[in-house]
This record gives sequence, structure tokens and C-alpha cells, in this order.
Amino acid sequence: MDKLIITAAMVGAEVTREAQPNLPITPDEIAQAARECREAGASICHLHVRNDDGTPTQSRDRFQETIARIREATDIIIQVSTGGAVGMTPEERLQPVSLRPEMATLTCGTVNFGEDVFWNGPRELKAFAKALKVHGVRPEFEIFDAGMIANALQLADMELVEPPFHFDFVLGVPGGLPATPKNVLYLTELLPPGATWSVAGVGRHQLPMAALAVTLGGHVRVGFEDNIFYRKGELAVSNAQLVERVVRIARELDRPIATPDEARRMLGIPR
Ligand code: KMH
Ligand code: ZN
Repeated sequence: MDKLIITAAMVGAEVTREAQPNLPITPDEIAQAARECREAGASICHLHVRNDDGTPTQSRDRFQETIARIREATDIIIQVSTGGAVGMTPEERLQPVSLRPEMATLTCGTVNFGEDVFWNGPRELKAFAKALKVHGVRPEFEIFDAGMIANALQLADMELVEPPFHFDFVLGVPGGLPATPKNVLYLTELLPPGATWSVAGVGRHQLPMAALAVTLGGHVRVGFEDNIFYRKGELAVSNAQLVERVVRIARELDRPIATPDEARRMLGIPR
């Protein structure tokens, strides 16, 4: 089995300080959280940024500043979000890609998202894939529902994305594919040979999905973007606390943890 890649999704676009008082918001807070997650065992940070008032933004300047702070603090792989927040335009969402980060997300289809719709139509998929290609940014395919894998493979057929392919199954979003072991197994069967995958279980599904992925040879995403609790009724004290628990589970199951450089090699990211 490959070494375990842990992604820390520390910020997101939806969680508020009111709901999770330890949510990092400023570039310095996000950089400190990234360093702590790296020290705990994460090799990728999935990055959203916020304005000072906590509202989500895809501002190129804010990403630039935050990425600079993270780079001063740690060698973790930086994966910018191109999802942003529901309702943002494609142009708005794509801003951080021109900073040429090592990775960016590429959501592979439209999905209901609570009471909203997270829009990723065929035109957007191609435009996002092209933008990543032009700037030399490695994609992570975000898979909220099963049909999205076929959409990702179409981008591959069009040579808009190149292997090795890495998929992240975001399961348990209200409106998306539920977070069940059967669904994870089904999704893995749809992947092309040589692809890697991780699971981001939303809310109370984060921990069981992480344990399942460690067991099956997949990779894991945890963090406040997807889940703010350590256990039922108990808020997590930090993103790193959630990473630390995955590391303990992996150790018990004899699954070594990938460093950022090891993850770069596995994901085809030049160093
Ligand atoms: N905030 C969600 C609407 C991504 O980062 O690529 C989309 C999202 C996906 O978080
Ligand atoms: Zn995200």
C-alpha cells in the first residue's frame, strides 16, 4: 500500500467563527494552522482564504499573501480551491490559479449543495481544466457524485488533464452522494488504473470515512471545512487535532504517513 497522504482542509468557505471559534481566518492564522497540520502529519493543505471579516473570497491578492505566509512556515503542498463559495463566478473562482500553486481542485460536475446549487457545467469544467494546464497546476478532481468521475475521464480524453490522476471523494454533502462504505467501494471501481483517491467525509462521516480509506489504501482529507467536531457535541480544538487522530489510526493499522515530498512524487508534482 502507498504511504498515506493526509490533506488538511482547514478553512473552507462556509464554516464561521461563531460555529467553530478556532477557525483560522487571517493569512497568519492559516499559515500557523498549516504548520501545525504539517507537523501532525498532513502533506497537503487544501486552501480557501477569507476576508478579515471572515467572509469567503477568491481574491488573488489574499491567496498570494496567504501562500507566502504558508511557504515561510512549512513545506506542505498547497492546493488552492477553485470551488470558492457557492454563487461565485468562474472567473472569480479561478483567480488563485495564476499564482501557479502546486495543486488546485477541479470539481467535476454540478451538485445540489444544501439549499444551494454548486454549479460546474460542461463549459466550466473545460475552462477550469485548461486554466490549470496553462499554469502548470496539478488538478485534484473533486467528486461529489458518481457521474463526476466520468466527467473527469472526459477531460482526460480531451487531453486537458494528464496522469497521474488524483480524485477526492467528497461524501455526505446534503445533495451529493452519501458517505457510505458501499459508495466508496463503487467509486474506486470507476477509477482508471494508477489513479489515487482520498475521501473527505462531511460532518460525522469524517472519522469513519477516514478510517475506511486508511484500511482500503486510499488517502484522507480532514479539517474544519468538512467537520468542526472532534466527537459528537465536542468541538475540535484545532485542525491539527483532527490530523493527529488520523495519524494514530494509520499507525495502529501499520500504514506509514507520506511526507510532502513523498506525496509530490506520488501525485506527479515536480519539486
Ligand atoms: N465551498 C464549496 C462550494 C473546492 O474547494 O474545490 C466548494 C468547495 C470545493 O469547497
Ligand atoms: Zn474546498
